[in-house]
Amino acid sequence: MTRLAVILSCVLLLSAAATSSHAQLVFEATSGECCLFTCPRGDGERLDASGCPILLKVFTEDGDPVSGLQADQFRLVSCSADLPLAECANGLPEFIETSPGVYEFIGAFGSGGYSADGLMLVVNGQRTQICLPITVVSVDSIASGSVNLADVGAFATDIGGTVPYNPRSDMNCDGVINLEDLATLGIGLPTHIGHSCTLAIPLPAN
Ligand SMILES: [Ca+2]
Repeated sequence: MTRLAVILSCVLLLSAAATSSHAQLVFEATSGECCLFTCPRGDGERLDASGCPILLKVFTEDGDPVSGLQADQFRLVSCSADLPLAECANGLPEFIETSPGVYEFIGAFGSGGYSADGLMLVVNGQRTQICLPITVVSVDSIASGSVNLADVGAFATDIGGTVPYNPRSDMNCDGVINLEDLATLGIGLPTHIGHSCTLAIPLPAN
């Protein structure tokens, strides 16, 4: 290798290291605790109305606020990759930047399935690693991205008492599946039946 090639290689390596280092963001995130009823169309319960708006602060490693982030730079995913939360491609809750680098998510979350282990924001593909105490349960209980009669069938199975407790049908997140959940589903179904979304491509594993 010539001396010039060696110098160029070193410059490229240093540049890559600097880019990688600067791409890392620092986060603070909080929310209230809630049981959020969602629909793939994104017309389920709102975070603010449910008492669990999410407050997110984004900083550089130097502590400078990162402002101007757009919706396509955020994702909201389950804290546990194993749970069947069906994240919709355009399902991010509405948010506002209340001051530089401070984002408040207040709208409804477009999703199917459930997440009993909380939700986590992802910024520019980087998981915040902060698990928010928001339990998700959807009228699309089988996480297909569409609300249809298959969801009714799943609920009928789960409330039948012959299968183990399944959080997908626990519409009020109280740990049991009973007539209260049937009432919630009964109110929600006529509104949401036929609603659907395009599912997001799952995030790569950590
Ligand atoms: Ca229940």
